[in-house]
Amino acid sequence: RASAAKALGGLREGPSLTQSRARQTARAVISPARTAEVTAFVGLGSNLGGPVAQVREAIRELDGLPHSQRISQSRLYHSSPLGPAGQPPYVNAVAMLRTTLDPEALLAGLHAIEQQHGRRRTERWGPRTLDLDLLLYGEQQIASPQLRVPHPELHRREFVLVPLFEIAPDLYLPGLGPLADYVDAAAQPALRPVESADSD
Ligand code: A4P
Ligand code: MG
Repeated sequence: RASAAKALGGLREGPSLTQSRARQTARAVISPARTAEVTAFVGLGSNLGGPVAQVREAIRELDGLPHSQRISQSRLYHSSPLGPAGQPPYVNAVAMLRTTLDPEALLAGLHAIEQQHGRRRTERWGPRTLDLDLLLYGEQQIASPQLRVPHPELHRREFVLVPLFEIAPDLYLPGLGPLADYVDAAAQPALRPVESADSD
């Protein structure tokens, strides 16, 4: 017994320096804003200030979100504006993330990226340099004053459904049903993929 205890020496005497450092690091990174890892989808849209560049840059900026990893993104699409008349056409895309941020923290991160793009909130559904919508957050259905998930318009908008279907064709929309049931193949020509040479 004594020799077994001796053999286990360091462990019996308490955590090694490496173990206690690991614990300190773990404590430092765990905050109330975190949760188990989920897959989230973010819709990107822009119709001002060089929309192609705005969306391409925002996709890269998603990599800067803490505790999150960008898994994939759709092509960019040109789309006709929905909402107030007379706005320029939009560019839209959808990105897939894995994240341990909770939904409110993720939304705050998305708002911070919008701010970096000079987003000014003026008219509802009006023109914008960058709009980031949290489309889906795992299987969750959220209805709080600040956040509604799935995004309430998701299943009615081809400019969201088509890029979402491109990267996640088997997706199930919580409370709604299979994504495939909402994608109208005939409507797809209304969205024109952005060519690599397109710059605005
Ligand atoms: N909010 C609630 N739920 C969410 C969510 N799931 N994701 C709250 C993001 N935000 C959510 O949003 C207003 C508030 O909604 C936020 O403060 C947040 O707490 P906003 O971005 O400030 O306002 P908005 O974007 O003008 O309004 P809304 O209703 O979000 O508009 P949408 O749905 O984003 O639509 N046409 C084309 N072709 N392509 C587009 O991308 N986009 C819009 C804007 C209109 N027409 C478009 C497009
Ligand atoms: Mg929005």
